[in-house]
Amino acid sequence: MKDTGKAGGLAVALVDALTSSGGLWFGWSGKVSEEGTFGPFQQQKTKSVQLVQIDMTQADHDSFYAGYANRTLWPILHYRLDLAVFDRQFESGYRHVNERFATRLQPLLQPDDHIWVHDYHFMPLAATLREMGVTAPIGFFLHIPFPSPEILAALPNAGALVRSMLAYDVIGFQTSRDAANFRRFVVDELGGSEGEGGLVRLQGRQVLARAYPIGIDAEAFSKFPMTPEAVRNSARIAKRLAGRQQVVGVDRIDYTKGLPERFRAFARLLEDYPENRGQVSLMQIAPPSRAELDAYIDIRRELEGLTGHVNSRFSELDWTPIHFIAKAFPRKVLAGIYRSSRACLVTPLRDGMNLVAKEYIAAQRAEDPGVLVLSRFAGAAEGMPEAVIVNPHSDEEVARGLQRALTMPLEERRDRWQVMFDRLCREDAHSWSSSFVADLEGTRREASKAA
Ligand code: ADQ
Repeated sequence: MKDTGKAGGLAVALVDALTSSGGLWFGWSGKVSEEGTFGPFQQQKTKSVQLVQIDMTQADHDSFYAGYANRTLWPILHYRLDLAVFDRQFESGYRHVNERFATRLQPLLQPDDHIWVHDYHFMPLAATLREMGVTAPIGFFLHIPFPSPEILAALPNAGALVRSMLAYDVIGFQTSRDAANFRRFVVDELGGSEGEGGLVRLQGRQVLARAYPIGIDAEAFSKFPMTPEAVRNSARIAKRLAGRQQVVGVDRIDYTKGLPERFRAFARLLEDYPENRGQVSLMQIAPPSRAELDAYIDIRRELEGLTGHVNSRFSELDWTPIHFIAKAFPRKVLAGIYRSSRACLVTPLRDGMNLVAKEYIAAQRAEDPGVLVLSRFAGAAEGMPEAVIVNPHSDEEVARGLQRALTMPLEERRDRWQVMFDRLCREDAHSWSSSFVADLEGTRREASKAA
């Protein structure tokens, strides 16, 4: 995959997984056309991967993508009932697009394929494929959180949606909390039962629902800061900092990422620990996403307002506290920015995993690593307890955590970093995809034993 700057860790991880096994990638082209899902396939063939894409109509895009996926499921699954929109048209558009994708995919399948479906856009896809007679193992991975049943139950027809997911053989989650929430929903809301090792059963179906925390290619990422692009850009940053320290944040603009809360926490740091004034700045890199949704426009405006407010209050002739850059950077440049930063603030209010937390650690220098300040509500916190863990809703707690990061002795920084880096190398993108695929293949073996 070309490093366009937009390609996140996820796309890279999936392309790597598919390239090593060979296979077919089927998905939305990202384009809207009059024929939509009825139009021709757009195909590309690389060495081992066949890429097949289809368009959507404007109506599908509005109800399925901008509607049910982004305005209903995204907020609910991130525990934001207050932002969720319940609209019957969105729901029927979602079902329709899932059916259309299944209909176009089915003829492309080979008998010994196993199928891996990704993310909240396609929760009911397997149920439709099964109705069409597909018997191959089908797995699903949810990249975002799965909320507690008390939250999910507020979604109209949540029961039917979760029931449809039981057509998968393996369902993967980012954390054990998400997997447990799913199993609890099946037991408490649908009347199923739990077995050993993450199995859930309902009316003759048995599904493996467990955590497969997503990793990054930590070893490759750890080399990025030494590339010429990274070095060039790091030198620009060093010149601007002139010996002062920088804290970095890198997120898509999204209400789940806790950005206004983070800016307030940074202002709180300058308030409560004034020795940082003139010495420490925050660089927030945040490319806009889903800019057609009001909630996203509002948040960008709020961030611009907060930046102006904090900067006008604390700036000095040669120092500005918040540097807010609303654009994407190539991954290598990003790695250089991570390495130039003494601490990284990853403070989402909810996040499936958060790959920035992992990339920041991978990009550090072993002899003098920076410190990760990490929200307890990021999935990454489950596997990175050596970070400074904070509650992102409390500006005082985040400021305290950041102050601790900025004053942490070298030996402690090294110790914490080493444990996290070693774990990232062991539990990387490759081990994530291969453990999921191994479990999926295991279900085929189980099925043929039973037959
Ligand atoms: P995202 O919500 O997109 O992904 P995240 O895990 O942080 O969140 O991944 C973002 C990726 O985009 C990172 O690889 C990062 O480097 C890149 N990125 C962000 N800002 C960038 C910028 N300005 N320039 C260049 N690159 C930038 C969803 C879930 C997450 C889950 C992932 C993977 O919401 O919780 O971790 O999928 O499963």
